[in-house]
Formats: sequence, C-alpha cells, structure tokens
Amino acid sequence: MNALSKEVAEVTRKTGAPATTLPALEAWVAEVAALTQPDAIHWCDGSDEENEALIAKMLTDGTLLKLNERTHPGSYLHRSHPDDVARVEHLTFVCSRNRDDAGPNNPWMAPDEAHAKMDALFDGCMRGRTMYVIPYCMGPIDSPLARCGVEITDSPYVVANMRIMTRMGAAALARIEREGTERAARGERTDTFVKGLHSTGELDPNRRFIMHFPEALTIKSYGSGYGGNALLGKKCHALRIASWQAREEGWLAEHMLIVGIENPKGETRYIAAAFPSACGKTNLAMLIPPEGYRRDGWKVWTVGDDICWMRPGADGRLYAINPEAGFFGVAPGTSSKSNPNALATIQRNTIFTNVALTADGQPWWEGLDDRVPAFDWRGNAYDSSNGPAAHPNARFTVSARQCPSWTPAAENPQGVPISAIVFGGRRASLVPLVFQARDWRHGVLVGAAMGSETTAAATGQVGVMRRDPMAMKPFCGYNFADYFAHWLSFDRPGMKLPPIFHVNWFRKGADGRFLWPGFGENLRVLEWILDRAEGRAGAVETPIGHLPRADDLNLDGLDLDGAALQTLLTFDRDGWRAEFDSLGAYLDEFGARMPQALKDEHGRVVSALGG
Ligand code: OXD
Ligand code: MN
Repeated sequence: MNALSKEVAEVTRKTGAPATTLPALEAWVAEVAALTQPDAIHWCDGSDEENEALIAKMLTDGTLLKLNERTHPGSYLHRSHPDDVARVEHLTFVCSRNRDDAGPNNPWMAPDEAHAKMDALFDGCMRGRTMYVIPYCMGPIDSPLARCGVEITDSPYVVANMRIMTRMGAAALARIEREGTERAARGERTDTFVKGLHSTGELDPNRRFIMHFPEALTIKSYGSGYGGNALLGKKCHALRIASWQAREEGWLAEHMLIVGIENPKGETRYIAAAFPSACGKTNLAMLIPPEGYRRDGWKVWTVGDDICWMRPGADGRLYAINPEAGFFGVAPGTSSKSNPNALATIQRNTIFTNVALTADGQPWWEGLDDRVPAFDWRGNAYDSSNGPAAHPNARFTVSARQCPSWTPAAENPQGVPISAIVFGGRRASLVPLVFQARDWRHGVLVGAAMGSETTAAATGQVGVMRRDPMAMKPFCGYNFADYFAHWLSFDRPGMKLPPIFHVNWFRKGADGRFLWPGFGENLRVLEWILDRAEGRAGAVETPIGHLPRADDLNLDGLDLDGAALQTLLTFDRDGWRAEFDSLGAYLDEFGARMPQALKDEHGRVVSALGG
C-alpha cells in the first residue's frame, strides 16, 4: 500500500466512507480526503434531519444567528468575514490548456501551475474540520438538460446554501451513479460529473483563488466562503464550466432570468433576459403587473432569476431550464415597492447574509422601510456614520418554490420555449429604453456591445462603465470571440430563433434622476417585445435597430413626463457613432479569433450611422 492509499484507508476507517457505488467518485473523494486531511467525511443526503443538525451546529458555533421566529420563521443570519463579501473576479481563473481558449476576457493560469498552487493551499487544510460531500443536480432531476456535480467543502454554511440553491442529496447522487454506470457499460469515462473542491481556508484575501479547469470539469476554490466564490453550483459550474460544455455540445449557458408573461387570453410566453449582477434580474423575474394590467388579467410567472440553460428543441425553437432551485438575491433595495414577491418569498426559511438586524431580531437593509436597525452587518451597534447598515452585496438564499409567482413550468424537464431574448445594462445615458435587433446576427452584436456600470456584486470600484457582453464578462468560461461565434452558429436552417431586444431601465435625466419608473411598469416594455415577436407592434427603423414610438407602447395610466419619454425613445446618432467606435476597438482586442461575421455586422451598422 503506498502512502496515499494508506491515508485514504485511514480516513475511510475513521469515517465510514465510502458511500457511493461509483468508483470514479469514490476515488476522487478519497484522493481529496488524503490531501485535505479532514477529521470526518459527511456525505450529504439532503434530508431535513441532516439540515436541522447542520443548522444546530452552526447556531452553536455562531456561524448562524436565529432571526425573530415570529416574523421570520426558520430563518437565519450569517455574517461573513468582513474581507469576504463579494465575488473576486481578479482571483477567478480559467485554466484551459491553451491560453487563447480562455481569451482576453479571463484571467488565465496553466493547469499544472494552477493545480500545484491550489493543492499546496488545500494540503491539510481540513484538519480539525468535517469534509462535506455534496452531490447536486443543476436543473430538474429528470431533465435531459440538467447536469450534475459534486462539491466537496468544509463549510456547513455552504452545505445549507447548496441545499436551497440546487437539487442536492440522494436523488442527485443516484443520477450521478446511474449516468456513470450507463457510461461504464458503453466503455466511456464515468467521471463526467463536475468536481468542485472548496475550502474556506483561513479567509485570507491573499490566499484566495477560484480556479476552473473546464477540460477536466473541475473547480478548485480556496479562501472564501461567499456566494459565487463558494457555492460552486452557481457561477463556477452553471456558468463558467457549463458555458464551455454548452459550446462543445451545441447549447447555451447564460446569465439570464427566465420569466413567463401570461396575457388576458391565458397564453403564457417566456422571455430570457441577461442583465449584469445586481441590475434587477430578480425584480424583473418577479414583476407585479401595473394596476390596469392586473385588472385586465395579466400575470407574471417566475422560472428563474439568474441562470438559463437553453437548447434547440426538435421544432427549432430554444427551450430553457433554470438550473437553480433557489434565489441568491441582493437584499438592499428589495422592498414592497421594488419587489413585493421577493419580500413575500423571504419571510420564512431564508438564510440572510450580511444584512443588518433590528432590535427584535428581524433582518433589515437599506431601502426596506424606514425603521432604524440596531446592529449593522458586522454585528456592531448601528451608527450611520460607519456607512450602510447592510452590506451593499448582502444576500438572501431562499427556495424558488416559496415565491408567490413561482411556476411549476420551472420543473418541466423539457424546459420552456423562449419567445424573446433581452439584453440590458445599467446605462445612465445614450441607450434608449428599448430597441429590437434586425435579426439574430445583429442581435449577437447587440449582446456583444453590452455595457454596464459595475455594482457591489464583485469587489472593485462601483459605478464604472465596462463592457459586459451578454452580462457574461465575469462568467464566460472561454474566449469571448469563440462565444460570439457559438451564438452566431445558431443561425442555421431549421432554427426558429427568438428575436433579440435591448432594454435600459437606468437612463437618467440631467438632474441625475431615473427617467423610467421601472419595476412593474417594465411590463409595458415586455408587452411591446412580445407583440413584436409576433409581428404585431409598430416601430421605427434606425441604424441601431427598431425603436417603439410613444404610440407603440401601452402607456395607459402611467404618469410620465413627455420630455422624459422623448429622451427614452430617442436615437442619438452622434452618440451612437462614438459608441460604435469604441465597440470596434473592443472587438479588435480579440484579434483574428473574432468572427468576421460580427465584424461585418459592426461595419454594417457603422456605415448606416454615417461618417
Ligand atoms: C450573482 C451575481 O450572485 O451575479 O448572481 O453576482
Ligand atoms: Mn448573477
């Protein structure tokens, strides 16, 4: 017996592992245990009893605080390390064999170097800790579009969050084992589940990295316990690794919400919409129709608020699933005005992270109401001179099924058909309220051209305009040039692709105030979008696409200043010329790999804009 297998045998003796029939999984868990040296291994089954035991442990050691049981039953507060409050894009690497495959859009490290760096960090890091093995499924457990993974972590907080955010536990393990056994019978490799290894380490920002090895379907994350850095099913698997897999297999893994709009005739049509982090995807996915629309019988159904996996169906349409089972939403700004459905969703069985606390133990954040909290997100007595009470990236983790607008269509294994794709950024100027791309190719350019002001979802400066193509800048697991080529490849005979639109809810007037009321009123724009998709609503053609005139939108009952409306619907030729100059320079950064079709499309719009 060599040293490694001796250590594995020792861990197995101590803990009772292995707990799987799939040799490839058993071997990987044993290998990780030998490296990280945990005191115990716990295979998560996802049961209520398991969750209760974990919660009890976290209440005892202070990882969780119980919130007011009367107002927020079954809910808890977690305060993260103050240096660990957001995704860390500069420490997030794509470690493809070939550097160009990661592209200029991703920090890159050679796989051998990255493994060596990470394994040195993981060496012995779980001594004194329990290692949790979390089998999970992204997507409905019986969906052919769903994919499985296993996250190994030493954080019970991660386990509790993964249980809400994914289909975690026994059913996922059974699927992983079944798929492995079927592959073995065909003589194929059996470790096709995504392997995610995570440790909170010492929470030292100088010893923090999130590494992706897309060719090996592997993720290694060390030194953070926060959100997308640690809940590996979300950004790491369902976007970075999945986008790579999707390209190989002919589908799309996108940073998009999925929302169903039911009209008074009872017809529901689904929209997939990409917005950067903290730009209102959760609000749009749970929109409450304005009063007049409600009276007429309009309804809105939530399928997903962050990630969308889409695949062409036999009829050539795109069908989408939400790979997630819960919401990891931004709390600040969530209120009975901005998102009553989200507020109703998080009244129970919710894990809050880095929110403030009222004197009677209720969660609180800026924008919720006019109460004054007693404690800030760090747990200090609240003092407004210390900054916001809740961290701007404070979050709630909650099951999607608790949302009043949740639809059982989210469980449809075949996914929902997509009638329109929407891109949108946070743009204070230039970009109109809504426009429609001429065709798919132009739509891909519109997505590639997306720009947005940065938010608190990632560490770094907030409010800086940056290019964020298709809201995937932090999440595309490969070269953007290849990603655009992949999008373009869907434009082929037999496909019935949805039309593509761009929206901007964040346009500001000279006084710095938002011109468009947003929230529920956004349904007016979605109605125009869906009518356009069915060839009904009017528009005026411009070089940047088709814009509605005021008369083309249903503005009944909306109190909107005429000048504001004019600004929102105006196409500013000079401003767009400058925008397209900068877009051209951006596309050139990708060199010869950028698809000629996209460059030609850019050239076509530039000539339409005139010199
Ligand atoms: C998220 C993000 O957590 O985009 O969804 O940061
Ligand atoms: Mn997101």
